[in-house]
Amino acid sequence: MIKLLGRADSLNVRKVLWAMEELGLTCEREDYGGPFGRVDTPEYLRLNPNGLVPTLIDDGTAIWESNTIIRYLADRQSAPAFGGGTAIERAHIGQWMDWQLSAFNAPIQSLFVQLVRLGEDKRDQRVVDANLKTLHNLLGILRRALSDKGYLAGPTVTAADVAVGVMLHRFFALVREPAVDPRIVQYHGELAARPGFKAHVAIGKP
Ligand SMILES: N[C@@H](CCC(=O)N[C@@H](CS)C(=O)NCC(=O)O)C(=O)O
Repeated sequence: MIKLLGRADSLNVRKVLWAMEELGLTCEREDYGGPFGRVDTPEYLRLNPNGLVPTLIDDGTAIWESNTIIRYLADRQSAPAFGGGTAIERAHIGQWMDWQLSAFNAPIQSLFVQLVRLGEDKRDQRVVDANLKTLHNLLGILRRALSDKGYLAGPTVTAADVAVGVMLHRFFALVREPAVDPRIVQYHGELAARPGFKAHVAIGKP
């Protein structure tokens, strides 16, 4: 049985749980991180030296970084439709997963800190506005990458959509009625209709 260490409300844990559902996999999950702590113990740091969640344990081996975990699971299941069948397909999926981590993540997480973690008195509206401007540009890139039908790397949902989709969930939960292209709203709606998204991502928290 695959073990996943990480609290269910962590966005990166939600991402892995959604990917598992897409791959028809189940796991035994244990609460680590946030209010549960347990990530700064020598035992946990031996599994994941970053002291962050998630960590996946399969066959006695630990793997960390949510996108790497997802790529591993797609390989493990030999799931070309989800993880890419050819080197080119894997690169097209991987580039969006890297884009999520290197470009899309930071402004959304900063917005989350400003709008959810900090009280209204501590909020810096200039930071909020700067993040919204950056996100407007990034969502323009996403819009241009999506054709009129289908998903980021083709006609079916892949690991690219899972990585980007969890961040879109947070964006739409934070910014009510954002001025975004209707195709982005439609894309998000299609991802949000998937059982794995409903079960693990849309859990009532941004
Ligand atoms: N790039 C890492 C980021 C991991 C990360 O930042 N995890 C957060 C939760 S989403 C965390 O562990 N925070 C501390 C905690 O929950 O105790 C990944 O994708 O796995």
